[in-house]
Amino acid sequence: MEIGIVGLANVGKSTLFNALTQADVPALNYPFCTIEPNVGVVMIPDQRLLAVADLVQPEKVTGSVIKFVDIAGLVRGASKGEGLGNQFLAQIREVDAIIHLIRTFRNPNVSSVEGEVDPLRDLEIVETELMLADLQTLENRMERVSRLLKTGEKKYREQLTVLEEAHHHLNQGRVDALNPDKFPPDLRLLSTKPVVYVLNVDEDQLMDPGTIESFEIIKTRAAARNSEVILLCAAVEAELAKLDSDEAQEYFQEFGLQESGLHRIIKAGYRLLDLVTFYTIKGVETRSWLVPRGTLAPQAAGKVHSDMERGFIKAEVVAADKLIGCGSFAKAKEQGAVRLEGKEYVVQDGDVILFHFNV
Ligand SMILES: Nc1nc2c(ncn2[C@@H]2O[C@H](COP(=O)(O)OP(=O)(O)O)[C@@H](O)[C@H]2O)c(=O)[nH]1
Ligand SMILES: [Mg+2]
Repeated sequence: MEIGIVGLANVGKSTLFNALTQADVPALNYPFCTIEPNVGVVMIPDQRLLAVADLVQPEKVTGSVIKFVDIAGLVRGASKGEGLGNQFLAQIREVDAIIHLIRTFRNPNVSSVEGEVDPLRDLEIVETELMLADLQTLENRMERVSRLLKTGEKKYREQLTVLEEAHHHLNQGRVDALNPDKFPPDLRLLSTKPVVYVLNVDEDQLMDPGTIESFEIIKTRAAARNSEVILLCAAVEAELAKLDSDEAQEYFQEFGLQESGLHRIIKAGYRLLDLVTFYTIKGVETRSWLVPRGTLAPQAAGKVHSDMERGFIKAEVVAADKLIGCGSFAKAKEQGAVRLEGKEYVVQDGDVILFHFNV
């Protein structure tokens, strides 16, 4: 899962990026690493994985990771090449989902490039740039497909209709009217990427969200795109990242928070991308895997190893919670909690799976 942090300059992207990728996620030995200055990897905190590993006592426990990318350079006019222009647009194309970071914190020492702090204006600038870039993408594609009409193949006429329709909606700013299912798979528009709106609030706003300007309007916008709004204070997250988990807990309570921004962002990403987690426990490694909801057992096996997908025979499956209740895989089997599933089985969140396959 790869998430890009997008927003105007000085809204706190790098502060949030640093906080997210330096956060101390307890008890799982994963090296938090910054792969490149603007790319970092974070282990997804997962109590269920720890509990399963506690039973299995493997040599190695490996969790799933999220990659965060701090995408710089978005300014008004970016789609026309201002700032870093197309470079950042290309980076956005690569990620699975977007954190759209919007500044609501008021700090006179930090200038806002567009003047007064105005979350709704900033949101619209960014979304307009993404839409303008997409209009360009669509126009290029329409031109290409138009040339292919001569071949007389019916599919090009259909493709052109889909593209023209999308262009019409985007021209009116109607991202919600787009139908990405019909798009050519390699079209990869920016406006249709799953997005979470994250408001970078100040400490006072964190305690009293009612005072945040345009909060309700932004929530309505998010809902129209099946998305959601998360409030966090990047400065507070940066402080949290330096603390150990007990200290962090105290710090949370001061602000009336239940969990860190990192946790809330991960959960939102999970919902947004509609992912489920399954676990494998065979051999020396107990490991978690992320797949889209609706993934069939052979494709899940393929995630572990391509040979396992090709040679898939069947899967032994037990829900992690049941396994933990039984005490061991052997006991779970004795008690009839382990099911035998075939090629049509849809993997469920929390499944512990033992794949059987031909080599
Ligand atoms: N008061 C306050 N300042 C912040 C917060 N987040 C970031 N800043 C400050 O805003 C400035 C710009 O932040 P930065 O992360 O570099 O923004 P970027 O341009 O979006 O990457 C820095 O001086 C940060 O310390 C916040 O939540 N509250
Ligand atoms: Mg930055």
